[in-house]
Amino acid sequence: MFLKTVPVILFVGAAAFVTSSTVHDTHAAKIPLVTVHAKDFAFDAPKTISAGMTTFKLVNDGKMLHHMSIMKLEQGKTFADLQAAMKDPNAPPPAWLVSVGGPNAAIPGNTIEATLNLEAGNYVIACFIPSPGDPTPHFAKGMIQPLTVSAASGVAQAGAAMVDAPTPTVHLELKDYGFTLSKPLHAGKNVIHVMNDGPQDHEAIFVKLAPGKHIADVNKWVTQEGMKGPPPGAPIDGMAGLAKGRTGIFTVDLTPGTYGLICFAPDAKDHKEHSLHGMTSEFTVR
Ligand SMILES: [Cu+2]
Repeated sequence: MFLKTVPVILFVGAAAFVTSSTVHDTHAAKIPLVTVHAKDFAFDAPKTISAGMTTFKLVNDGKMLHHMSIMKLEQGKTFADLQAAMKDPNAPPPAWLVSVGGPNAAIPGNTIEATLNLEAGNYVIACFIPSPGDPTPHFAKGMIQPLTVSAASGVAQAGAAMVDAPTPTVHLELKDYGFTLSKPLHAGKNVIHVMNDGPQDHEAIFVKLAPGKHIADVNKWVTQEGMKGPPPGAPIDGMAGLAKGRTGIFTVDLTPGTYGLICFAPDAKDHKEHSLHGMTSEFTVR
């Protein structure tokens, strides 16, 4: 199941990015909004979009938890090459499959967004999340399909809106194995610029914890209990797998309470989820 390979530029660069966009973004640039619907078990997504800054909106119309992990097929590889490579479940993930983020993760009925700057190329979108009591990831049930990112501008999704480019207010660094926020999050909207400092691929799932629950309970529920029983927390957004050096932006609107960050990307050495290597974080918003 190598495709469970879900998911920095230096921190100095990040700080500069946040500062400059804060200073200059009094008139936010307009960028395309691409809407994708997730069902049990398929994506309804455009086949082709334009390169550049894009906000991806994932609407979960299903009854299961879903995300949209976007991966670039490098070295001229195609979706057919990926399908051929997937036939050997024990093969390591191909080096030409590069995780570039995506909305992560939407509970049934929820809508979440992630903003990414994608270069032209062949991509694939997939959901790696399993269902309660069934470890088969959703991509194996049909939630995987190609996406072409075209160098030509104006390849807009029918009916697509333009939206303001998000202006980050805080930076989140992912690394082996942990999360570092540049400053504490506050109640209300926090626009989070994420970077993976590597070396491994990482993801960020932002979880609102149920009363009295901890991120350790979420870790146990996912990695040991097959997501059965009442969830100890609900994901509210985040960033799907990012390869080292890749970045993205997502927004969380927080109310007072306890939250966690967690990464379930499989470890390159022992294949255990990164959360079992300590890649979790918990904090309180007042
Ligand atoms: Cu990780």
